[in-house]
Amino acid sequence: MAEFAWSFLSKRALNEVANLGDHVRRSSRGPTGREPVRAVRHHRAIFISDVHLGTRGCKAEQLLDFLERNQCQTLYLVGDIVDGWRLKYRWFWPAAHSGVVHAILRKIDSGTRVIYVPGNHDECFRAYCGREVAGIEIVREAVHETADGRQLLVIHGDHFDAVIAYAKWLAHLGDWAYTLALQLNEWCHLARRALGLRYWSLSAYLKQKVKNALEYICSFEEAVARDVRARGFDGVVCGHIHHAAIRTIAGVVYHNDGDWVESCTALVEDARGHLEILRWANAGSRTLPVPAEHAADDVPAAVPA
Ligand SMILES: [Mn+2]
Repeated sequence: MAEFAWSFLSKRALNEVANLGDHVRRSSRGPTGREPVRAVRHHRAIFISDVHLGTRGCKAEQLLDFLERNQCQTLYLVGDIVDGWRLKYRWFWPAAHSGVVHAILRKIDSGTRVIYVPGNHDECFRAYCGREVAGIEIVREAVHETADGRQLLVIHGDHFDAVIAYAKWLAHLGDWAYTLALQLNEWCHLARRALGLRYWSLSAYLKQKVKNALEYICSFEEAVARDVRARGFDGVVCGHIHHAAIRTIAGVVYHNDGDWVESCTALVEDARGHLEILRWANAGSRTLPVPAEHAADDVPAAVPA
């Protein structure tokens, strides 16, 4: 399955990438044909996730613009970058989606270290964890050390879905049940895949079921923070629920880098180790991004994936 998915994705995607340089150069040129003056920001690290390349919802043009105007030493791709599940049923791959892949590869050529933590929608790449593909380091999870020496665990976050499903019971049953729930989520998913069943997202189901979406988001944030604290980290960077946030929960700092389906958000670290969320709102115009400090109180309409 993994080999099939990889060859399927890589052959078609890389073929299109090969013809892409011209497209990207053309699209970044001003009406006079000269390169426009572009303000480029430099960061120590950039974290992005939930791009969902291969779906109509993906805001690839905005992401391309963001990648061209933001440089970094290390770029973390925090899962659900490509939507392998959707592509398996219907091929959808416009030039801008190849443009994103190309922009990432160009960053590698110019010296950026790129670390890819696959999520549930691009889990076909999990078979390659521990390997380097086209200069991209693929890992199950990563540890990022900030400029001020804090250890942040970098994960996608999908394996916390089961914890949220049974949050009320688990609170009574204790740590062993919590660990079991994490494991069950993994087994359930593997079994469905082995049986050839269509992909089913527990998180999407939960969000539909839970009347108050905010309750779902809080449960996810707390479940992640609790696990990260138990493992001795200072904080976490994750994605998955399409809701960017920076907040301190139970003594650890929870960072969620948001998504590129609806909110167009990224998490960036400066040279002193300060992290902030960038909301790449007005990509078509030349306005600067609005820093979105801490969590937005609005609940996103997008279903977490
Ligand atoms: Mn996900």
